[in-house]
Amino acid sequence: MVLSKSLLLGAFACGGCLAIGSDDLQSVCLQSDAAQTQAACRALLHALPDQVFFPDSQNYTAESEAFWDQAAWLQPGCVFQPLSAANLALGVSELVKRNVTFTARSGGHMPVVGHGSLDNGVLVVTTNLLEKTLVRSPNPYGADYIRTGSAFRWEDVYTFLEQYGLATAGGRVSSVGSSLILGGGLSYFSSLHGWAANNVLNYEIVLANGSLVNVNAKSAPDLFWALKGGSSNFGIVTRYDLRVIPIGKVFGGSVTWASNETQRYLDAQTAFILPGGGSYDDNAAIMPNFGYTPLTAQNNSGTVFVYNGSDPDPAALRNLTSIPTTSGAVTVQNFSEVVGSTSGYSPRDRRWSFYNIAVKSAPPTMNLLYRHMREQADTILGGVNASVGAAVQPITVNHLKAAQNAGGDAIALDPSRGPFVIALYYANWFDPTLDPLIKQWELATIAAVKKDTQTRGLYYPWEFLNDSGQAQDPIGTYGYGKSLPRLKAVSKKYDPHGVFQRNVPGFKLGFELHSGC
Ligand SMILES: Cc1cc2nc3c(=O)[nH]c(=O)nc-3n(C[C@H](O)[C@H](O)[C@H](O)COP(=O)(O)OP(=O)(O)OC[C@H]3O[C@@H](n4cnc5c(N)ncnc54)[C@H](O)[C@@H]3O)c2cc1C
Ligand SMILES: *[C@@H]1O[C@H](CO)[C@@H](O)[C@H](O)[C@H]1NC(C)=O
Ligand SMILES: *[C@@H]1O[C@H](CO)[C@@H](O)[C@H](O)[C@H]1NC(C)=O
Ligand SMILES: *[C@@H]1O[C@H](CO)[C@@H](O)[C@H](O)[C@H]1NC(C)=O
Ligand SMILES: *[C@@H]1O[C@H](CO)[C@@H](O)[C@H](O)[C@H]1NC(C)=O
Ligand SMILES: *[C@@H]1O[C@H](CO)[C@@H](O)[C@H](O)[C@H]1NC(C)=O
Ligand SMILES: *[C@@H]1O[C@H](CO)[C@@H](O)[C@H](O)[C@H]1NC(C)=O
Ligand SMILES: *[C@@H]1O[C@H](CO)[C@@H](O)[C@H](O)[C@H]1NC(C)=O
Ligand SMILES: *[C@@H]1O[C@H](CO)[C@@H](O)[C@H](O)[C@H]1NC(C)=O
Ligand SMILES: *[C@@H]1O[C@H](CO)[C@@H](O)[C@H](O)[C@H]1NC(C)=O
Ligand SMILES: CC(=O)N[C@H]1CO[C@H](CO)[C@@H](O)[C@@H]1O
Repeated sequence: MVLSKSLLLGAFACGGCLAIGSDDLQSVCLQSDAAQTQAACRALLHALPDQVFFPDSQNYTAESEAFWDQAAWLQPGCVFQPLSAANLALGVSELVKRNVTFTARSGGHMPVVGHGSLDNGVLVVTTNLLEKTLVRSPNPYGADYIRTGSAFRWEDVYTFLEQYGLATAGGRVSSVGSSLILGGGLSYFSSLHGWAANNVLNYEIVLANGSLVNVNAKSAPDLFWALKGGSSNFGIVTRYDLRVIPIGKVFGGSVTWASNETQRYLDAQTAFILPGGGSYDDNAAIMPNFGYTPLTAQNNSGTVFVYNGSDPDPAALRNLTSIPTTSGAVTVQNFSEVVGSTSGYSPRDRRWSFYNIAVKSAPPTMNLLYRHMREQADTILGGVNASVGAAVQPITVNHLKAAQNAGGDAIALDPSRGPFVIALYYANWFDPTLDPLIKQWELATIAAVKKDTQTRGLYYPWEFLNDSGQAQDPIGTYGYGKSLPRLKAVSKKYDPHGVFQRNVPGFKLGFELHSGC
């Protein structure tokens, strides 16, 4: 069953949408009615005074520009900043009753324009949902956990938990927000604990009918499964209850390497992802990247390291830690300090783009990922003031086993297919007129890697939602295609009128819906 896809496409003309590769999904433009939105905003203001902001106010400007990617600064009709989860629920029922378009924003790091932000519709921000409570066992979930309102940034959670000697398997960059969990979420602890989503014990969420409910393995196992990867398709999460994990000191930090060492880095990561390499040690994690500046033909590379424990020279990381650095340091320190060292990873003064492709871990993997980035940049971006690169993120077999052991998720990857890497190709630039050229580079690079890896039998048929670009189809690749029908059935049950399919942008079930077009 194709959930009202043809209806949707009939309803929205996709005027300015770019044609994307043939096997990518339909990209649809979300049209909002400005007058209808204004009426809803006024009704909302009447019901919840001081929680609704219009374009002439400081709070409106601050909230509509609280996005990492400047291209995502759009013009919502108003900003709804509820003071509590109950108020958020009340507001959503008003928006649904009036059939307006809306979207939610938490950490604002979503780099697909018009998913976490929108023109003319209502921007719902979780800014005031700040609860943080540690709940010890015994409790109904049988484990210690943190209740945390969806406004959080990962650094806040780690700093809070550190006083108890605890952490959680969450984001790797300090300023990223809670919605990472809804796309799965890659953590420094994923080899032992799976996706961040595998550590959620309960979601407090506002559903399409405006009810505020707790979703867990007992209350609604189908929706609980769907939320583990299902993104913005089922409701607005107001609180996450996350399993916590003991942590002491870690060996870690962020470093950059000299450009004449880039090949040594590529070789060290090749060894790291192959059998017997450092990725087979569950305590070891890296968040590496290589980059390239087409204007000057200069390359660069660097990584963040985390090794759980106070070993000052873990063998699993030695091929990488022995590369001479040009900045940064790796030392035994608190986990929150390592995460704090990533603050430079997310400057908010430019435009950003993410696309990703997965490739099996094999001897040619790292070099081909680097080569295609560079070849396409030299061809398409010669003389252009932009930076491009890739974060090549190892996914281990033990990570996928941990995900299964924790009860599974909609992402549903099979450990027996072996380890792979997610190549997150990114670009950043300043000049908005370069947007189409950058997109051309992204799509050409992904296409070149896909063709090459398919020929070599190394293509891994899955896309990571959290690193996906517009018109990629992450949800369609879940369970290698098997999860989508089940997700559609869950949507039909909990959102029978398709509010989160029609009125809320994002990676939807069978298509992509964005504002700002
Ligand atoms: C610098 C950087 C580092 C990153 N590092 C990692 C990493 O280590 N691991 C990883 O897995 N990913 C990582 N990501 C990707 C990251 O997971 C996504 O960008 C994610 O969307 C960020 O969540 P957010 O709350 O900051 O985003 P937002 O932009 O607030 O939200 C993202 C999406 O979720 C929706 N949404 C927002 N709030 C809610 C809510 N309360 N309920 C339901 N839907 C909601 C939005 O509408 C939007 O579609 C990184 C991204 C960046 C830019
Ligand atoms: C505006 O936003 C700030 C910061 O989120 C908040 O403290 C303040 O209460 C908001 N103003 C109103 C009138 O709600
Ligand atoms: C509700 O809004 C959606 C999205 O704008 C639109 O497709 C749909 O036709 C509207 N439904 C009604 C009953 O007006
Ligand atoms: C490290 O964490 C401990 C608690 O585990 C805390 O007491 C200490 O202040 C932290 N140190 C730094 C530098 O953050
Ligand atoms: C770190 O290692 C300790 C000791 O082996 C273990 O108890 C703890 O669960 C690990 N923490 C994480 C976050 O994996
Ligand atoms: C890179 O350059 C530095 C300084 O010039 C030098 O010490 C180092 O050996 C070089 N590395 C390689 C791999 O050539
Ligand atoms: C990176 O650039 C240096 C020059 O600064 C060059 O010597 C080296 O070959 C380049 N490395 C790769 C992998 O392209
Ligand atoms: C280090 O590199 C060597 C040489 O490539 C490789 O044999 C070894 O497995 C690597 N070690 C780790 C822990 O990755
Ligand atoms: C690239 O653009 C940035 C921002 O406008 C500017 O600071 C920088 O000087 C530019 N670089 C070149 C080489 O023009
Ligand atoms: C809203 O939907 C949920 C899930 O389908 C259901 O349990 C609840 O009773 C509904 N609430 C109302 C007020 O209709
Ligand atoms: C960049 C990107 O695609 N981020 C995704 C990460 O997870 C959130 C929550 O599910 C998604 O909505 C984002 O699309």
